[in-house]
Amino acid sequence: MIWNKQYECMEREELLNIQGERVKTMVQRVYDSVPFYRKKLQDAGIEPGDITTIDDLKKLPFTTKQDLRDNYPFGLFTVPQADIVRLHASSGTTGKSTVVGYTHNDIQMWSEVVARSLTMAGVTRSDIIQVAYGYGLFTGGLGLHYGAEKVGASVIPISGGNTKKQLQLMEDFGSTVLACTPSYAAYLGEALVEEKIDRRHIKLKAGIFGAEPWTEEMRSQIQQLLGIKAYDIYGLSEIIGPGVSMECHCQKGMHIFEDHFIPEIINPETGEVLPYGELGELVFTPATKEAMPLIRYRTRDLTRLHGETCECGRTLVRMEKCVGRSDDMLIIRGVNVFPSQVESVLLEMSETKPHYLLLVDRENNLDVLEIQVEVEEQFFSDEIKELEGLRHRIKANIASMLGISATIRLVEPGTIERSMGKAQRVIDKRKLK
Ligand code: DLL
Repeated sequence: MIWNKQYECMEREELLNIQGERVKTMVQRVYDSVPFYRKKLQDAGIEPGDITTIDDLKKLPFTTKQDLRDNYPFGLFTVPQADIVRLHASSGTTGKSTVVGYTHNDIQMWSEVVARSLTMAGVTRSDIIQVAYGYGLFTGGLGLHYGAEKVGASVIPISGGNTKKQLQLMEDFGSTVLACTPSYAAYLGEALVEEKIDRRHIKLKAGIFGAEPWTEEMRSQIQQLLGIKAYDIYGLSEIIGPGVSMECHCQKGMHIFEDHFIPEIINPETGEVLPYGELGELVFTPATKEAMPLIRYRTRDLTRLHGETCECGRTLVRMEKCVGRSDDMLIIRGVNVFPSQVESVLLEMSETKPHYLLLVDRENNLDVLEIQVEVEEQFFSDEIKELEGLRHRIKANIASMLGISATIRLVEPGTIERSMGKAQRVIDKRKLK
């Protein structure tokens, strides 16, 4: 089933024309109503009239998270405050949070893209969806909530945390769909076993997991733990929230809702636009947003785009799972390492659980990496000799896959702090010094 066949299966040519029209109108609008953008465009020597087709997009300057911070809180809004019906904010780890605003139409559009996303995962009005993303300033909870209501599914707005209650309602209400971060899904799967809940009483069939990077290995573990099909959903508050892109049942990348969010991949160093298939930084222009459209917003997320029509019939471009964010990339003794690469190596092994932590430090002017990973109960109770063997195998796999040497610390199940939202997988002590 497809929620909006007209846009999701549109001929390329027609879509490009629509994108061109939308960008043109939007650029004029921000030029007229946002002093920051007027100045930015003037500094770049661009008049709104210079933008006539989608090919002109690359002439426009980028917008960065710093621009949002500099215009905190409402400086990039294009409409009077009276037209804003919702505010969300993302809690930056450094400095001020970034604030985003929505008009009534923005909320409608957002609900539609989330409805399209849920439909991709087979969700219908007959489903019961447990929304265990956080409700609040974070966009996950309310974003999924409105989309699920638009589909007509029954929503359980439980929010994140309160794990026992999650399991109880899952069983008592017969939730068929779970929406939360992949790390929380792994935790819930584990808690299901710990609480000795009879799996026959659990009706879950699908999971809508996103808001943080996760690997195929993590997907397999979650699917097995919960007995479901796990789908990847992507988004960021600056663009709309969840529902910028989503996997269909073919699971060959996430379809981007390009009629609203125009994607580009750039070389993060030079800003040059890269062709489909190349790895680079994802940039979005949310052209139809009323309250806060942005011109070429740099997400910092690294991925590739693919343009071929999908077997599901959708013509929308697909993005691969994100490798990570360029600001999450660790440089360890000169080698670039993404936490997701470590996750792949760890979770490929059946003895390890999907809970791990990377600790980076500097000793005697040398970077050192310690990887803590939990081991499945039955292996942990095994002989020390065997645990040593496992430790060596992980160390060797990390060295051969990533080209770095790491200290591996096997820890007992339940030792690493569980996350109810986005997991913190890295502690970089070098930054604290
Ligand atoms: O995380 C919105 C969201 C909520 C997406 C629920 C999916 C589900 P922010 O808090 O603004 O918004 O964080 C956005 O999270 O730039 C990515 O780095 C990361 N991210 C989001 N989805 C994925 C995903 C929400 N599926 C930032 N895979 C983005 C990898 C993701 N990273």
